[in-house]
Amino acid sequence: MNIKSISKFLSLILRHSPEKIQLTLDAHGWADVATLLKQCQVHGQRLTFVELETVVAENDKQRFSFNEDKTRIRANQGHSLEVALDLPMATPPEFLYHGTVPKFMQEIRTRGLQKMNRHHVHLSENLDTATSVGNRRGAAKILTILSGQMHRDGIPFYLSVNGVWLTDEVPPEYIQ
Ligand code: HQG
Repeated sequence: MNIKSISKFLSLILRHSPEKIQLTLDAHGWADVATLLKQCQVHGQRLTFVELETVVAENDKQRFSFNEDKTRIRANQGHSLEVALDLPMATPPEFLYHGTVPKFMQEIRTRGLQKMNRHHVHLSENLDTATSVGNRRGAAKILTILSGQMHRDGIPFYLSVNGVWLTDEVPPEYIQ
């Protein structure tokens, strides 16, 4: 398997469907590395510890982390499963960006940005990242989020270890 396909497979297992390989995550989203490797093998996805280390180190978005002694692994964000990531609250920059596509705009104008299937709404610090997030679904439409004002109004923000800004929702009045 190459790095990208391992990363896609791990995203599926560690964010959404660990049961696909009969794996369980703890309440904080951690999987036991030895069990993960074994269950991958059982289910025909041969994966070595060295490959896992390479993916954690070189993944383009730093999607995964090990614990200190590399006996456990979890996804840094993006879950649909209910896990407690215990992310620190953080003060966002004055503006953040969200890349979406035109067909969602009418609903976003009415309901604001909602977390949909994930735990949080995902926001980016730079336009390039927001553009590539939006381009996954078509021609990106970039929204500027008044994150500084949201924060001053008491809405909490969290920063994932891979630099994604997360919040529960963005009401329409904070979308420019
Ligand atoms: C849209 C990937 C209608 C929202 C990316 C988005 C990112 C609404 C979609 C990360 C809406 C949800 C997250 C509303 C939001 N009505 N549509 N009220 N509110 N939407 O995938 O932000 O590769 O859950 O605009 O790169 O696209 O997985 O969120 O289009 O970092 O690591 O509903 O996922 O990272 O889609 O992407 P998603 P996202 P990974």
